[in-house]
Amino acid sequence: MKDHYPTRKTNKSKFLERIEPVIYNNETQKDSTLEFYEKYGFIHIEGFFDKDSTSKMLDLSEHIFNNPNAFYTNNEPSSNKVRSVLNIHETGIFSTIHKHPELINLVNKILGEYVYIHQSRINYKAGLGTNGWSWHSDFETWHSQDGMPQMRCLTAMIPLVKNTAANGALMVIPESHKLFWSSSKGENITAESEFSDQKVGVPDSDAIIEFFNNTNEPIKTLTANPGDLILFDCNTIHVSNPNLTPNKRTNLFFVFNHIDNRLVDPFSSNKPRPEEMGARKNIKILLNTKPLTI
Ligand SMILES: O=C(O)CCC(=O)C(=O)O
Repeated sequence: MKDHYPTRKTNKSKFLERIEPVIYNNETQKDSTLEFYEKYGFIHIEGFFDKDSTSKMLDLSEHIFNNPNAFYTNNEPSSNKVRSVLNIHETGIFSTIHKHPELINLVNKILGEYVYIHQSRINYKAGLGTNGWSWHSDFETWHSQDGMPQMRCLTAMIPLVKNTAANGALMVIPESHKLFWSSSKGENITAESEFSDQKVGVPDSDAIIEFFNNTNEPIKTLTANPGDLILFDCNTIHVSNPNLTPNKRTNLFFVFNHIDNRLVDPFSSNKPRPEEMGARKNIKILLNTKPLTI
Protein backbone atom coordinates (compact mmCIF):
# COMPACT_ATOMS: atom_id res chain seq x y z
CA MET A 1 0.00 0.00 0.00
CA LYS A 2 1.28 3.47 -0.86
CA ASP A 3 2.54 5.44 2.12
CA HIS A 4 0.95 8.88 1.83
CA TYR A 5 2.45 10.07 5.10
CA PRO A 6 6.07 8.84 5.21
CA THR A 7 7.52 9.53 8.65
CA ARG A 8 10.52 8.34 10.73
CA LYS A 9 12.24 7.34 7.44
CA THR A 10 15.00 9.92 6.87
CA ASN A 11 17.13 12.30 8.90
CA LYS A 12 14.93 15.28 8.04
CA SER A 13 11.52 16.25 9.31
CA LYS A 14 9.02 18.08 7.11
CA PHE A 15 5.39 19.12 6.77
CA LEU A 16 2.91 17.40 4.44
CA GLU A 17 -0.60 18.57 3.62
CA ARG A 18 -3.47 16.42 4.84
CA ILE A 19 -5.01 14.50 1.92
CA GLU A 20 -8.26 13.26 3.39
CA PRO A 21 -11.29 15.24 4.45
CA VAL A 22 -12.04 15.73 8.14
CA ILE A 23 -15.75 14.94 7.76
CA TYR A 24 -16.23 11.86 5.58
CA ASN A 25 -19.96 11.49 5.63
CA ASN A 26 -21.28 13.35 2.57
CA GLU A 27 -24.80 13.00 3.83
CA THR A 28 -24.00 14.79 7.04
CA GLN A 29 -25.96 17.99 7.43
CA LYS A 30 -23.24 20.07 8.96
CA ASP A 31 -24.52 21.77 12.09
CA SER A 32 -22.40 24.24 14.03
CA THR A 33 -20.85 21.43 16.12
CA LEU A 34 -19.59 19.60 13.06
CA GLU A 35 -18.46 22.79 11.37
CA PHE A 36 -16.44 23.61 14.47
CA TYR A 37 -14.91 20.11 14.49
CA GLU A 38 -14.01 20.31 10.82
CA LYS A 39 -12.35 23.71 11.21
CA TYR A 40 -10.57 23.29 14.53
CA GLY A 41 -10.04 19.51 14.84
CA PHE A 42 -11.91 19.00 18.12
CA ILE A 43 -15.23 19.57 19.91
CA HIS A 44 -16.23 19.71 23.54
CA ILE A 45 -19.81 18.73 24.39
CA GLU A 46 -20.77 19.43 27.97
CA GLY A 47 -22.84 16.96 30.01
CA PHE A 48 -23.00 14.27 27.33
CA PHE A 49 -23.23 11.42 29.87
CA ASP A 50 -25.59 11.49 32.85
CA LYS A 51 -24.32 11.64 36.45
CA ASP A 52 -25.22 8.06 37.30
CA SER A 53 -23.37 6.53 34.32
CA THR A 54 -20.41 8.86 34.91
CA SER A 55 -20.10 7.88 38.54
CA LYS A 56 -20.32 4.16 37.59
CA MET A 57 -17.53 4.74 35.05
CA LEU A 58 -15.40 6.39 37.73
CA ASP A 59 -16.07 3.56 40.21
CA LEU A 60 -15.00 0.98 37.63
CA SER A 61 -11.88 3.01 36.76
CA GLU A 62 -10.94 3.12 40.46
CA HIS A 63 -11.52 -0.60 40.77
CA ILE A 64 -9.27 -1.27 37.77
CA PHE A 65 -6.57 1.08 39.11
CA ASN A 66 -6.51 -0.90 42.35
CA ASN A 67 -6.70 -4.30 40.58
CA PRO A 68 -4.82 -3.79 37.33
CA ASN A 69 -3.44 -7.31 36.94
CA ALA A 70 -6.16 -8.58 34.64
CA PHE A 71 -5.41 -5.74 32.21
CA TYR A 72 -2.67 -4.57 29.88
CA THR A 73 -1.15 -1.71 31.85
CA ASN A 74 1.50 0.91 31.27
CA ASN A 75 3.30 2.47 34.23
CA GLU A 76 4.72 5.93 34.87
CA PRO A 77 8.28 6.18 33.50
CA SER A 78 9.80 7.02 36.87
CA SER A 79 7.72 4.94 39.27
CA ASN A 80 5.61 1.81 39.31
CA LYS A 81 2.37 3.80 39.47
CA VAL A 82 -0.19 2.77 36.87
CA ARG A 83 -0.32 5.42 34.11
CA SER A 84 -2.68 3.83 31.58
CA VAL A 85 -4.81 0.72 31.38
CA LEU A 86 -5.61 -0.44 27.86
CA ASN A 87 -8.31 -2.48 26.18
CA ILE A 88 -11.02 -1.71 28.69
CA HIS A 89 -13.95 -1.14 26.34
CA GLU A 90 -15.45 -4.57 26.83
CA THR A 91 -15.40 -4.41 30.62
CA GLY A 92 -18.48 -3.61 32.74
CA ILE A 93 -20.20 -0.32 32.00
CA PHE A 94 -17.55 0.63 29.40
CA SER A 95 -18.97 -2.08 27.12
CA THR A 96 -22.26 -0.17 27.01
CA ILE A 97 -20.77 3.30 26.98
CA HIS A 98 -18.57 2.83 23.91
CA LYS A 99 -21.67 1.73 21.98
CA HIS A 100 -23.85 4.59 23.23
CA PRO A 101 -26.12 5.24 20.21
CA GLU A 102 -25.72 9.03 20.36
CA LEU A 103 -21.94 8.67 20.52
CA ILE A 104 -21.86 6.25 17.58
CA ASN A 105 -24.23 8.51 15.69
CA LEU A 106 -21.91 11.47 16.17
CA VAL A 107 -18.82 9.44 15.24
CA ASN A 108 -20.63 8.16 12.13
CA LYS A 109 -21.47 11.73 11.15
CA ILE A 110 -17.75 12.48 11.13
CA LEU A 111 -16.08 9.26 9.93
CA GLY A 112 -19.04 7.71 8.10
CA GLU A 113 -20.49 4.29 8.91
CA TYR A 114 -18.94 1.74 9.94
CA VAL A 115 -16.47 2.20 12.78
CA TYR A 116 -14.76 -0.04 15.35
CA ILE A 117 -12.57 0.48 18.41
CA HIS A 118 -8.90 0.82 17.46
CA GLN A 119 -7.74 1.37 21.05
CA SER A 120 -9.36 2.07 24.42
CA ARG A 121 -7.66 3.19 27.59
CA ILE A 122 -7.92 4.98 30.92
CA ASN A 123 -5.22 7.56 31.59
CA TYR A 124 -4.94 8.14 35.31
CA LYS A 125 -2.29 10.78 35.97
CA ALA A 126 -2.32 9.54 39.51
CA GLY A 127 -1.30 12.77 41.26
CA LEU A 128 1.98 14.39 42.25
CA GLY A 129 4.96 12.92 40.43
CA THR A 130 3.06 11.70 37.38
CA ASN A 131 4.23 12.55 33.90
CA GLY A 132 2.41 14.56 31.24
CA TRP A 133 2.46 13.99 27.46
CA SER A 134 4.62 15.92 24.97
CA TRP A 135 3.11 17.67 21.95
CA HIS A 136 2.17 15.02 19.39
CA SER A 137 -0.26 13.80 16.76
CA ASP A 138 -1.64 10.34 17.57
CA PHE A 139 -1.91 9.59 13.86
CA GLU A 140 1.86 9.94 13.42
CA THR A 141 2.33 7.01 15.84
CA TRP A 142 -0.67 5.00 14.65
CA HIS A 143 0.53 5.34 11.04
CA SER A 144 4.21 4.57 11.61
CA GLN A 145 3.95 1.98 14.38
CA ASP A 146 0.54 0.40 13.82
CA GLY A 147 0.01 0.75 10.04
CA MET A 148 -3.07 2.98 10.07
CA PRO A 149 -3.22 4.13 6.42
CA GLN A 150 -5.31 7.30 6.56
CA MET A 151 -6.62 10.02 8.83
CA ARG A 152 -10.06 8.51 9.24
CA CYS A 153 -10.01 8.03 12.95
CA LEU A 154 -10.86 10.03 16.06
CA THR A 155 -10.63 9.91 19.84
CA ALA A 156 -13.58 10.27 22.18
CA MET A 157 -12.30 11.41 25.56
CA ILE A 158 -14.57 11.30 28.60
CA PRO A 159 -13.28 13.08 31.72
CA LEU A 160 -14.39 11.17 34.82
CA VAL A 161 -13.20 13.84 37.25
CA LYS A 162 -12.95 17.59 36.82
CA ASN A 163 -10.11 18.43 34.39
CA THR A 164 -8.33 21.64 35.34
CA ALA A 165 -5.16 23.45 34.37
CA ALA A 166 -3.63 22.19 37.65
CA ASN A 167 -4.34 18.50 37.12
CA GLY A 168 -3.24 18.44 33.48
CA ALA A 169 -6.27 19.00 31.28
CA LEU A 170 -5.67 18.15 27.63
CA MET A 171 -4.52 21.06 25.46
CA VAL A 172 -4.85 21.21 21.68
CA ILE A 173 -3.58 23.45 18.88
CA PRO A 174 -6.68 24.42 16.87
CA GLU A 175 -6.44 23.70 13.11
CA SER A 176 -3.28 21.60 13.54
CA HIS A 177 -5.11 18.54 12.14
CA LYS A 178 -4.74 19.91 8.59
CA LEU A 179 -0.96 19.55 8.50
CA PHE A 180 1.01 16.34 8.93
CA TRP A 181 4.39 16.63 10.59
CA SER A 182 6.66 13.94 9.21
CA SER A 183 9.25 13.09 11.83
CA SER A 184 12.91 12.31 11.31
CA LYS A 185 14.15 8.81 12.15
CA GLY A 186 14.44 8.13 15.86
CA GLU A 187 16.45 5.96 18.20
CA ASN A 188 15.46 2.37 18.78
CA ILE A 189 12.33 2.45 20.87
CA THR A 190 10.00 0.01 22.54
CA ALA A 191 6.23 0.30 22.38
CA GLU A 192 6.10 0.37 26.17
CA SER A 193 8.67 3.11 26.77
CA GLU A 194 7.14 5.27 24.06
CA PHE A 195 3.70 4.82 25.53
CA SER A 196 4.81 6.08 28.92
CA ASP A 197 7.15 8.82 27.68
CA GLN A 198 7.11 9.51 23.94
CA LYS A 199 10.46 10.59 22.47
CA VAL A 200 10.20 9.71 18.77
CA GLY A 201 7.68 11.41 16.49
CA VAL A 202 7.47 14.39 18.84
CA PRO A 203 7.44 17.68 16.88
CA ASP A 204 10.43 19.90 17.66
CA SER A 205 10.08 23.56 18.69
CA ASP A 206 10.24 24.86 15.09
CA ALA A 207 7.43 22.54 14.11
CA ILE A 208 5.27 23.62 17.04
CA ILE A 209 5.87 27.28 16.10
CA GLU A 210 4.72 26.43 12.56
CA PHE A 211 1.54 24.85 13.90
CA PHE A 212 0.86 28.05 15.84
CA ASN A 213 1.62 30.22 12.80
CA ASN A 214 -1.00 28.24 10.95
CA THR A 215 -3.89 29.34 13.17
CA ASN A 216 -5.15 32.58 14.65
CA GLU A 217 -6.42 30.72 17.67
CA PRO A 218 -4.60 30.36 20.99
CA ILE A 219 -3.93 26.97 22.62
CA LYS A 220 -7.21 25.52 23.79
CA THR A 221 -7.03 24.10 27.31
CA LEU A 222 -9.89 21.65 27.53
CA THR A 223 -10.96 22.15 31.12
CA ALA A 224 -13.97 19.92 31.53
CA ASN A 225 -16.40 18.30 33.93
CA PRO A 226 -17.06 14.63 34.59
CA GLY A 227 -19.37 13.20 31.90
CA ASP A 228 -18.45 15.75 29.22
CA LEU A 229 -17.41 14.44 25.82
CA ILE A 230 -14.39 15.70 23.89
CA LEU A 231 -13.81 14.45 20.36
CA PHE A 232 -10.55 15.16 18.58
CA ASP A 233 -9.24 14.24 15.16
CA CYS A 234 -6.45 11.65 15.02
CA ASN A 235 -4.04 14.27 13.64
CA THR A 236 -4.82 17.14 16.05
CA ILE A 237 -1.66 18.16 17.88
CA HIS A 238 -2.16 17.87 21.63
CA VAL A 239 -0.23 17.87 24.89
CA SER A 240 -0.87 17.66 28.60
CA ASN A 241 1.03 18.77 31.66
CA PRO A 242 1.92 16.68 34.68
CA ASN A 243 -0.73 16.55 37.37
CA LEU A 244 0.33 19.05 40.03
CA THR A 245 -2.40 18.08 42.48
CA PRO A 246 -2.41 15.12 44.88
CA ASN A 247 -5.55 13.61 43.31
CA LYS A 248 -5.97 11.45 40.22
CA ARG A 249 -7.06 12.94 36.92
CA THR A 250 -8.97 10.02 35.45
CA ASN A 251 -9.93 10.20 31.77
CA LEU A 252 -11.41 7.53 29.54
CA PHE A 253 -10.48 7.26 25.86
CA PHE A 254 -12.20 5.37 23.06
CA VAL A 255 -10.47 5.59 19.69
CA PHE A 256 -12.82 4.97 16.76
CA ASN A 257 -11.43 3.98 13.39
CA HIS A 258 -13.32 3.52 10.12
CA ILE A 259 -13.48 -0.05 8.85
CA ASP A 260 -12.00 1.00 5.48
CA ASN A 261 -9.00 2.30 7.42
CA ARG A 262 -8.10 -1.00 9.12
CA LEU A 263 -4.48 -1.51 10.07
CA VAL A 264 -2.01 -2.87 7.54
CA ASP A 265 1.69 -3.58 8.16
CA PRO A 266 3.33 -0.72 10.09
CA PHE A 267 4.73 1.95 7.75
CA SER A 268 7.92 2.59 9.77
CA SER A 269 8.48 -0.37 12.02
CA ASN A 270 9.22 -4.08 11.55
CA LYS A 271 6.72 -5.32 14.00
CA PRO A 272 3.22 -4.10 14.95
CA ARG A 273 2.63 -2.96 18.51
CA PRO A 274 0.55 -5.22 20.80
CA GLU A 275 -3.12 -5.80 19.92
CA GLU A 276 -4.12 -3.75 22.99
CA MET A 277 -2.44 -0.66 21.47
CA GLY A 278 -3.86 -1.12 17.98
CA ALA A 279 -6.61 -3.64 17.22
CA ARG A 280 -6.08 -5.97 14.25
CA LYS A 281 -8.00 -9.09 15.25
CA ASN A 282 -10.54 -7.99 17.79
CA ILE A 283 -12.65 -5.84 15.48
CA LYS A 284 -16.37 -5.41 15.99
CA ILE A 285 -18.33 -3.00 13.84
CA LEU A 286 -20.38 -0.60 15.94
CA LEU A 287 -23.89 0.17 14.77
CA ASN A 288 -26.20 2.78 16.16
CA THR A 289 -29.40 1.04 15.16
CA LYS A 290 -30.39 -0.51 18.49
CA PRO A 291 -31.50 1.89 21.20
CA LEU A 292 -29.50 1.10 24.30
CA THR A 293 -30.35 2.12 27.83
CA ILE A 294 -27.45 3.14 30.01
O1 LIG B 1 -4.26 11.93 29.09
C1 LIG B 1 -3.80 12.96 28.60
O2 LIG B 1 -3.82 14.03 29.19
C2 LIG B 1 -3.15 13.01 27.24
C3 LIG B 1 -3.13 11.71 26.60
C4 LIG B 1 -2.47 11.71 25.28
O3 LIG B 1 -2.03 12.69 24.77
C5 LIG B 1 -2.37 10.46 24.61
O4 LIG B 1 -2.62 9.41 25.23
O5 LIG B 1 -2.03 10.48 23.40
